[in-house]
This record gives sequence, C-alpha cells and structure tokens, in this order.
Amino acid sequence: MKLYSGPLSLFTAKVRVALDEKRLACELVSVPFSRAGGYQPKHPDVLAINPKGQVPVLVDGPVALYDSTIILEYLEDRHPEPPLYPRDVAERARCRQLEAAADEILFPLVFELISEVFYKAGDARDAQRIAGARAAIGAHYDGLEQRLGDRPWLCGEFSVADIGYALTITFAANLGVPLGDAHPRLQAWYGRVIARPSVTKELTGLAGAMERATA
Ligand SMILES: N[C@@H](CCC(=O)N[C@@H](CS)C(=O)NCC(=O)O)C(=O)O
Repeated sequence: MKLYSGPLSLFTAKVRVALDEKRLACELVSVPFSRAGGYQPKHPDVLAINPKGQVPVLVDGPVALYDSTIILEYLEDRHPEPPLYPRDVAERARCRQLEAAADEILFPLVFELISEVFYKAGDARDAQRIAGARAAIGAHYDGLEQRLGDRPWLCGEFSVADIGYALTITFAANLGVPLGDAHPRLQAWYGRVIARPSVTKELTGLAGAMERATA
C-alpha cells in the first residue's frame, strides 16, 4: 500500500494511526507543503486520483481512494482485525457519525484558527473570528463531555471516533483551545487515547513537522 500524506495533515494522521493500530505496512509519500505556500504545488499522483487535489490518498493495488473517512472504512473492510468500528449495527452507525462530526463540525472551527493563527502574522489576525471559533470549540467540548459520560471510549471499544476526535482536539489545543476544568472525563479519555503507541508516535511526528514548518 502507498499513502500520499501531508506532514501536518490531520486527515492523513487519522489514516496513519489506523494503519498502525492494524499493523499494516504502508509506504508513505509526503506531498509538498509549506506554511507560505500551503499544499502547492500539488503532487501529480494526488491530482490524478483525487479531483479535490487533497491528501490523504491511499493506493492499494488496483484500488485508489481519497477522503480519510472512506479510506478508514476500506481498511476496516479489507483488514477487519483488530476492529476500529463497533460490530453492532446501531453502535457502528453512531461511531461513523461521530467520526464524521469531528471532521465536519469540529474541524471547520479549528480550521478558522489555523487560517488566522497558523497562516497569518500577529497583526493581520482577526481577533473576533478567533474568539468566536474558540467559544464554539469550547461549546463542542461541553457536548462531547456529556456524550462520553463514564465510558472509557466514545463508542464501546477504541474506534475511529476516538482517533478522529483526539487528533482534532490536539490541533485545537495547539491553537489555544485545550480541554479545560469543565471537561474532566474528556481529559481522562484524551489521556487514554494519546497513551496508545499508535497515537503517541503520530503526535511525536506531528510535533516535529510543526517545528520544521514554523522554523
Ligand atoms: N475530507 C477530506 C479532507 C482532506 C483535506 O482537507 N486535506 C488537506 C490536508 S489536511 C489538503 O490536502 N488540503 C489541500 C487542499 O485542500 O488543496 C478527508 O477527510 O480526507
């Protein structure tokens, strides 16, 4: 298998963690990325496979896929053990919904911070936009704290929902919105997720990439 990935790409990180959890070997191809130019120029293989021109892109023999959610589902179908989705149909649907919510509800708020804080210099930043995104992310944490309750993981056993949410929260925390005192269960859950060797390794790699990108 070959994974086209971005050094600081949250969506690629989800796939790398899943590959590691499933003990699957994969060649990693890093696409061009810089703080000044973003994902330009695009890798020709990515452009040929993904009409959105985005990473991650996974190639497995004749199968070429894009979008992290689709790739995670493919990996689960192709390599069911160890599972990263619940077996029960209703729990599985809830897990898919949460995994998508991390990408489609929480991440767009985090992306507002990436746009303002990572890509812009201090004096060009929109303080109101930053404050609005921070407040909305905090409110999202509140909802997740309720949803988690006393359970160790978001959906029964460790799953793609935990992977997606923990990585998105890591990005939010690095941009100034860490989990706070109002989120004790979420903090304990986060500690469990990042203690997994697959996630620890991924976060170490992301921290190194961040240092290089901002040097
Ligand atoms: N929904 C997609 C999002 C992928 C995505 O936004 N990838 C970013 C890197 S994290 C990218 O390639 N951006 C370049 C661009 O949009 O041109 C997924 O889940 O894979």
